[in-house]
Amino acid sequence: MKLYFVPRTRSTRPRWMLEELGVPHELVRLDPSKGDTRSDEHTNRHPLQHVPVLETRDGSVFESAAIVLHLADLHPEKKLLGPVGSHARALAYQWLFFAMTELEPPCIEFTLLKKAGQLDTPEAHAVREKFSLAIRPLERRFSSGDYLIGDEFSAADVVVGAVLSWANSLGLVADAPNVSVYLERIKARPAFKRAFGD
Ligand SMILES: N[C@@H](CCC(=O)N[C@@H](CS)C(=O)NCC(=O)O)C(=O)O
Repeated sequence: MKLYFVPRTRSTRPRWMLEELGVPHELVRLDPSKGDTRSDEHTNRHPLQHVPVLETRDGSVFESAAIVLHLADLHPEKKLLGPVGSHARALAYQWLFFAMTELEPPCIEFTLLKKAGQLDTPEAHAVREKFSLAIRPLERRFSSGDYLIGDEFSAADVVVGAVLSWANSLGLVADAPNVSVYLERIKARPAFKRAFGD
């Protein structure tokens, strides 16, 4: 099993998952500045020339959250995803879709505004507001639980945790004390440190 990645990108999500699972894998680091992601070989793996891509003996898969789910499915013995049809599994779907459709878009918008030097603008203010509304279900969840689902760390924490870590690096996690404590909890995990270490 190979993971094609670029450090400090959405690749950290499946990298972190692989570290949590502790299963053998090969990491293939690509350098976009050298054109690695634009090669014909990589375009066959990912037509948008993005990372991450997971390659197994059955074929390749892109989209970070899908890869995290698939890795959990490949290793049910690690119990990072509830059984098919269980409520725990439904909650995993809920939080993963939530991360990708509610939490991530304001992070993307804010990153673009930051790159354009437009943080002191009404647009940036609106994005901050959008994120602080989006984070509310998490603030509520972490008022009564250490992790997203039940009492145990799961695949959902990998995806939501990685997006929150991105948001935090942008200064978006303000006035959310429960989320801040959760972030410290997950950042202390050895697997997180290994995945985010470069
Ligand atoms: N929705 C996709 C987004 C993938 C994506 O946009 N990846 C970025 C890095 S975070 C990328 O590959 N950009 C092109 C590049 O780095 O050359 C996912 O979650 O996997």
